[in-house]
Amino acid sequence: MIKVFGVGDGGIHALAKMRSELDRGVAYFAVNTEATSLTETRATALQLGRTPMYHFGTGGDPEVGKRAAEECTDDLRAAMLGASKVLIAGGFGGGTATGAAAVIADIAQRMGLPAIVVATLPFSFEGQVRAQIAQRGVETLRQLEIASVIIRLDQLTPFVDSQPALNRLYAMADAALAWHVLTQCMA
Ligand SMILES: Nc1nc2c(ncn2[C@@H]2O[C@H](COP(=O)(O)OP(=O)(O)OP(=O)(O)O)[C@@H](O)[C@H]2O)c(=O)[nH]1
Ligand SMILES: [Mg+2]
Repeated sequence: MIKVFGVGDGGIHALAKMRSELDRGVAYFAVNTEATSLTETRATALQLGRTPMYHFGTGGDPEVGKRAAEECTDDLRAAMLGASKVLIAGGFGGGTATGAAAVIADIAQRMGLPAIVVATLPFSFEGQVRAQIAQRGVETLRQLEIASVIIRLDQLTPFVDSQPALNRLYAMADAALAWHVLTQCMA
């Protein structure tokens, strides 16, 4: 059984797209710090962070996302039991996915499971701060030698209207994450 972990709000949002293409043979997990968005998916919910402090979000700080994931190592390990492969998908640039993805992949690797992170880098219009946070997330994956597929969201803009609605752009981001995850499922 392949296990797919959608991490953070973007990663969880993309799960619906993945499930619409591939509903059998894959177990989906919705992993977040904030409790609210976990109710919006049919995937198995997994909340990060042992104290309620985390459940108000990370404030965009990947260190908080990382700590929240580390606190839930046992839950994550239990969720991965029996997996043939672990795929971790999320949008880098915020606190949860950027901080937690490497922790989740590291747990999988220590269990001897093949793990791949599929992450997006923010659109330019999201600003320098998010770009830098995302870049540090990529750097962490490299340092830990975690296999990853990095998608620059700016690459998607030629394929939408010149003045696209935000939800259209993020639907493209969902599709890009989903395509790469599904490719890894079938690889
Ligand atoms: N695929 C997808 N990506 C999104 C969506 N919304 C935002 N993103 C991207 O994901 C990046 C991270 O944002 P979130 O997913 O909201 O952040 P998070 O991981 O939940 O982290 P915090 O909320 O800061 O704790 C953003 O900078 C966007 O580039 C979405 O609906 N779908
Ligand atoms: Mg969030």
